[in-house]
Amino acid sequence: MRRICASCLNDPPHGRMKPMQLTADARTRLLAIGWPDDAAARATLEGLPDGRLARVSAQHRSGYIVATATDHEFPAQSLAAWMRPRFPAEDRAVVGDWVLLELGTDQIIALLPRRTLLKRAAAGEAYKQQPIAANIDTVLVVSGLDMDFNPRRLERYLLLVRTSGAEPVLVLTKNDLHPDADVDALLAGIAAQDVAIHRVNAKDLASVAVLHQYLGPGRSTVLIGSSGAGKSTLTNTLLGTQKIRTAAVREHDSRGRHTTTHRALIALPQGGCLIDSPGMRELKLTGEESLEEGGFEDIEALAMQCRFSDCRHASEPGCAMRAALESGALDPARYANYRKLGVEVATAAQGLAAQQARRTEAREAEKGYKKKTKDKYGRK
Ligand SMILES: Nc1nc2c(ncn2[C@@H]2O[C@H](COP(=O)(O)OP(=O)(O)O)[C@@H](O)[C@H]2O)c(=O)[nH]1
Ligand SMILES: [Mg+2]
Ligand SMILES: [Zn+2]
Repeated sequence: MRRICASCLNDPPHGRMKPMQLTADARTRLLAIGWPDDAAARATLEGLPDGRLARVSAQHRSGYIVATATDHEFPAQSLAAWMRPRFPAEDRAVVGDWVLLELGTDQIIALLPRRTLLKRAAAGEAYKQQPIAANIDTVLVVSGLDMDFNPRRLERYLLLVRTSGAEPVLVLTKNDLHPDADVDALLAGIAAQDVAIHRVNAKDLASVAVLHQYLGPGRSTVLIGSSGAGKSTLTNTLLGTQKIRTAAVREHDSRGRHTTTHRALIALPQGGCLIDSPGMRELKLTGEESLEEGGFEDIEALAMQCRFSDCRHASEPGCAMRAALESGALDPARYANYRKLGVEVATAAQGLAAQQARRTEAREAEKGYKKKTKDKYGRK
């Protein structure tokens, strides 16, 4: 059996292999589960050997559930390398990833390059990244126009979503209950960062039709937001008469035990899919976020206007930040959140750097060990 290294896909040395072919039929079925089928996607296929394209819809300890069509999901075997304990979690397939299966078997032989990757840091002391979902085009950030409304939490979401490469769209639910909620001023800072904002009644078909522009064949969308915001309601309304499959599915793993698997790929009647991952509630920053690109461009631009390039915006003369705060041009709560998130990113970045140093050290140690054994027993 021929195995391909996942990392060689960017420069594939697959000289004599028969290239990947998609039949018109397969293309239609894959579009329905979010295959983008654009020039970039087609170029990726040209570098692949022949095989079956599938999308990861769930993962569990012993392998993956993949889909090749809306109504065709089955277990697939992990690449052997992914099972190694030290293999970085972010390099294994996650929900939303496209993988290549060996023809005639259900063995994964390659992970396709990702367009976007939504990830977070794991809760707890040791720094660890957790990929959440791959190849997401749009993230609908859902928030109710009720007591729960919190622009600071939305800013945190935007920072993570923008870093992932996906487009964030703000969906304000419960507009039917709170039609007079005046949030424009509270959201002005966010709206100025090119984030589309829609007010909807998540229970109403006509009201949520405004979101159809982000859905459709070849597109993948994720809903994030706190509990009670209206994610399930919105999903059900978008699905129309079809029922959401949120119930956990019990199945046997390789040891014969029952494991709980969450099916995350939900095909939409208008084509494309929603990806529903339980990992999107608590979003701890990874340290790779950029405040400048993550929805705080306005504040970063202000900092550039301070007289001193290393201005701490405390008592330095010629501080544009303080001037904007004093004139009311900059919302102090938004500024405070910017500072807070900045500290969080910096702290997480230290954890990330330490992890990378540990990995380099482990690799070097391994190399040293291999060299020693080679010297002792001679070259093969
Ligand atoms: N009237 C109204 N109720 C809503 C709306 N969105 C959500 N709800 C209600 O809010 C509650 C929580 O919604 P749910 O979809 O379960 O939130 P989730 O935790 O984000 O999945 C449910 O009782 C919904 O019926 C809306 O736009 N209008
Ligand atoms: Mg829900
Ligand atoms: Zn300043």
